[in-house]
Amino acid sequence: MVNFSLEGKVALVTGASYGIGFAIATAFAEAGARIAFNDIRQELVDKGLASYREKGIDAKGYVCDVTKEDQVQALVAAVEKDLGPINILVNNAGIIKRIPMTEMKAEEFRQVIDVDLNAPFIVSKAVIPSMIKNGGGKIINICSMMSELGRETVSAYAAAKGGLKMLTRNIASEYGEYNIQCNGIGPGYIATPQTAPLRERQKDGSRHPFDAFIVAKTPAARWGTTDDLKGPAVFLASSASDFVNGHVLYVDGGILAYIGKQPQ
Ligand code: NAP
Ligand code: GCO
Repeated sequence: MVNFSLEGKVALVTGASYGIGFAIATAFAEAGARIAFNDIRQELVDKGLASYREKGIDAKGYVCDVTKEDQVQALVAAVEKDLGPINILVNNAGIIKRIPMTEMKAEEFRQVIDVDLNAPFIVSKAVIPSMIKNGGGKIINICSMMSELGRETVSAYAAAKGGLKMLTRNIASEYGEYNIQCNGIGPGYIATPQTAPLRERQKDGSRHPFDAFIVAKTPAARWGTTDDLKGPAVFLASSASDFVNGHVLYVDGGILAYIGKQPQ
């Protein structure tokens, strides 16, 4: 029988007080995993812990800025002390800055690259040695439509997520022989705080133009929800995907397959 269980596994999901990371961690817990998550600020970690407790999940929360290598090494050591070796890592923490490229400061570009690309490198590098020692593991990088497509104002984010797709393939290439599978999930447009500005009602009560645009570009004719990501994440975290490596699984309602609805 195909095994989607995560019983006995320890999962670290970065930036998982809420949003996509929280949903993925919740799905992992429902599949039997022990959950560790981090956020930048204690009050967010506390908020996350309360949310997990509401779902009956005894998660462990840690304050850690994933761009800081010393904090990440301390995070991994603390998780391994509290829960045991990390079997599953989800590099979920991420930011976006929507600024026209010619108006974006170099420092703003660097900040996005730091969180969305450098941090997955730092956290994966901190976790891989113990995965090797323990006979293998699963790394899931949260990529994006912008791993494949560009659009106005998201140059830094697209560069980071495009790089994250290739980091995913390189970790798969370099560590596949140690039974480490590294894959990506490419969510489409998902209703979370990160995309809230793209969905907010206009002053006249009408829908945000981008909201209507995305629904027209999506064959499923809707925004995704964080629940849509749960099954794909459990699949990539479980032994059901042991021969899937270096793949980015797009969970996008079909956006990447579709030229878009003809304007009426
Ligand atoms: P979100 O609601 O903005 O949550 C992002 C999380 O990452 C927050 O908990 C945030 O904590 C945390 N974070 C940011 N910088 C961090 C750092 N330096 N160290 C530790 N934690 C940090 O975003 P989301 O929509 O859930 O997205 C999660 C991931 O999915 C991101 O990588 C995003 O790029 C990706 N994604 C999102 C969509 C979408 O449509 N929503 C689609 C494709 C991909 P704070 O609150 O403290 O900042
Ligand atoms: C944007 C959105 C997207 C989504 C996601 C799509 O401004 O275009 O924020 O980038 O967050 O990454 O997959």
